[in-house]
Amino acid sequence: MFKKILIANRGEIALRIQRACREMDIKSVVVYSEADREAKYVKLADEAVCIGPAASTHSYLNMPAIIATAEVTDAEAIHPGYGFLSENANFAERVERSGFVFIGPSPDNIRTMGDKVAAKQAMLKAGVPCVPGSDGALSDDPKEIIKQARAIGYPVIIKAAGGGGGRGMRVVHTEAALINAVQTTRAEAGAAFGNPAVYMEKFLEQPRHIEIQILADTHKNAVWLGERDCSMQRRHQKIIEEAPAPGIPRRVIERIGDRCAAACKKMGYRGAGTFEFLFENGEFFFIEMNTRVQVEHPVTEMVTGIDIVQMQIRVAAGEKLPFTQRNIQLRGHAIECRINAEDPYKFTPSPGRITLWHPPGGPGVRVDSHAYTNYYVPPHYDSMIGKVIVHGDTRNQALARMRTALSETVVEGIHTNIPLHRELMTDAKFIEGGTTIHYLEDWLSAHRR
Ligand code: MV4
Repeated sequence: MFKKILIANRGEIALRIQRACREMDIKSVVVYSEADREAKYVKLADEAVCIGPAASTHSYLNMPAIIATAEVTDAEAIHPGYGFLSENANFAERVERSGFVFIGPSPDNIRTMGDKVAAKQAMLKAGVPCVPGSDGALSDDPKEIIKQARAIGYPVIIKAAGGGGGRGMRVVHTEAALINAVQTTRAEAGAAFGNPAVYMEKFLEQPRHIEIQILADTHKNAVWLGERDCSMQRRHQKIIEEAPAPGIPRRVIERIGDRCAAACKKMGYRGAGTFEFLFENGEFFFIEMNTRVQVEHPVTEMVTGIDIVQMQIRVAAGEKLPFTQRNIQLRGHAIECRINAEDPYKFTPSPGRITLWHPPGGPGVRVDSHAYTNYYVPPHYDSMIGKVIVHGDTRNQALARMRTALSETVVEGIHTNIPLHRELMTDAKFIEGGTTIHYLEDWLSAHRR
């Protein structure tokens, strides 16, 4: 096992990775920006190195500074967390070429999944069901594009191969609008991602966003750890996630989970990964794969009892997964609420000093946060300051625990989205379960104040 790991991230996930290291008796080095100097996890780290100013382009995205820090501190491996460099194949490559272990999949696998056309083709080959669409990237021939759209049937969606996470997409309802939409998306994609390739899919109108967590080692073992329902989102920012997904039969999940694990084996995938699906009318359709640990990984940890971050580290060190698919049991129900420093209804960021931080507790309650009383939320990064995660025997118990947890939580000095979470936890449709990706935005327009 590694003796020392460098954590190339900040905030709650830096603390989460540090906790895994401490439990495994691994020393941690954190890199931090000038804006994160006073963060508690920086003080708690075995070593901490300031690598640049607040702007992430000069700090958390500064590859030479991060790799140089690994060199001078004698770290053996680098954990990229989520966001920042976590899905940057060039970074993974540079880490490996510099003689360090990248805690994640191979640069090749990251690169394939970063190209959404290549990712879909890999999944189709591996037997993972995808959204019906164009066979690969669209050609330049308008006649050909029109033919493809007719075959798929309107509405269709044009997506950038280099996009993902909701960037670079356009819905097309009529043939009259098609060619213009393709041209515009192409131009935007070229400018934004340096790759003008676009592809076409049937546009699913009322899907849920369901994802499958997988873990794979370098000894040809791959398992799936159940699903998460991440449909409660606004502008591609998830705010509530839960496991399992309400109302989906276990046999349907098992079939798709087995396909995901098989695809990982076929790719020679290593580490943690997430297969993102749209779920509509009882069917799963693959859209993207994420090659990093995700914000919402705790709900899976709560229902499986498996420490996903520890597993990432263990398989990166070459260890075998300590369980097989048969050993994995899903128990109870978990819900996560992301706590953001923002206005709960206008969503404007609300950085500043937290004058009182009182997290919830009690049975089945977990809080992943780097915040504390007197912590200053810097304005330079994502507004998420922590996550409240609850576990219960049933979804109803988890809901009750989340209501209780949120009623105890006190954050003063900044605005947070806790009031929104409190309302959603008593919303009849959410309590019923199975709301689509559009639910929150529709709810917000109906509840405008
Ligand atoms: C779609 C779709 C409907 N049909 N693809 C948005 C994020 C990116 N990962 C894929 N996205 C979508 N792809 C087809 N064929 C609707 C979305 C979508 C969405 C997906 C997941 C979670 C939230 C979403 C919000 C708006 C649109």
